Amino acid sequence: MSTRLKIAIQKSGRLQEDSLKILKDCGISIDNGKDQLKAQARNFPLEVLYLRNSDIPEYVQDGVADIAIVGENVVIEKQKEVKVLQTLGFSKCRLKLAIPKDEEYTGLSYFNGKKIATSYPNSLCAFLKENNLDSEIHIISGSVEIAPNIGLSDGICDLVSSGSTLFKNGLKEVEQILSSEACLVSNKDISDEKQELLDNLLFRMKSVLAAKNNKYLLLNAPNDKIEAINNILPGMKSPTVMPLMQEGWSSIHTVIKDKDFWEVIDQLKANGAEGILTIPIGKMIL
Ligand code: PRT
Repeated sequence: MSTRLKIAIQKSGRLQEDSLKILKDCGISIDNGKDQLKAQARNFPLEVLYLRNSDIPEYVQDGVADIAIVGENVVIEKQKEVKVLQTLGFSKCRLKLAIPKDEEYTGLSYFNGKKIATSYPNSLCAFLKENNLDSEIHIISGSVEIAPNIGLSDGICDLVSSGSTLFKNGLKEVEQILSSEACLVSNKDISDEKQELLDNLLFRMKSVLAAKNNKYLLLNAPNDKIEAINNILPGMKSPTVMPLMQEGWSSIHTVIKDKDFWEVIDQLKANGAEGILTIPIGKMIL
């Protein structure tokens, strides 16, 4: 039987949809029967295992899956031997310490002698140790944010994304322990044949991510401003410059990081740029 790479993704929850989407953007079609625990890709030697996010690091360490898409926070918390290959830009969150909003926060020493409820005991323990804090960790597996309200703890250590759960429960963020996003991880010992498949998949993922983070930029500029505009544009290489029908004007094309666009737009306009357009990029091969 020919070699197949086994990838674990979350069975259901916050990571699942975006995990399947990135595989799809990589051109991989999966026959996705509802409630299946396993599926095959039609056009890539890939088998998909649907598992719980919190179990994934262990399964990858043990070689049940070769690779996986999982939250970085879980990789850190579970302390298993896996390699983080690539962050994927979705399911972003922060692991935070929070306390009742009416409490006066006096700095890290506030937590000395306090009880903190969490589902992330290892990450919290490492943070407390690093900061020489003597707090009591109270491990609970869900609904951590209600712990202070029912007298179970003084504060909590939990994941935050929008912050609305903390707000609704009368809590405020006071310290950040780590930030996290979905990432691709692999087993530390992959066979050469599987490594070849993984390199192919990783190449596709990087192209998809690069395309998402960049835009194709077009603008028109007077010829005497081309040099100045070129100096403003943080493009891939040097931009393409093509003459316009209108005498003394050119069209400039380049690729720009999405996050940089709003920072340079005023400078472009100040240098005479007109008809500025950005276009999404399908795939970007680096
Ligand atoms: O059951 P399984 O083991 O598969 O998964 P899980 O219990 O880890 O489930 P899930 O689907 O809730 O979370 C999967 C992953 O999504 C997490 O491990 C994180 O990497 C990531 N993620 C991103 C989050 C959040 N954002 C998030 N906001 N995981 C949980 N939350 C919870 C948080 O615990 C709190 O209860 O959402 C609430 C706070 O959200 P805000 O928006 O109100 O701040």
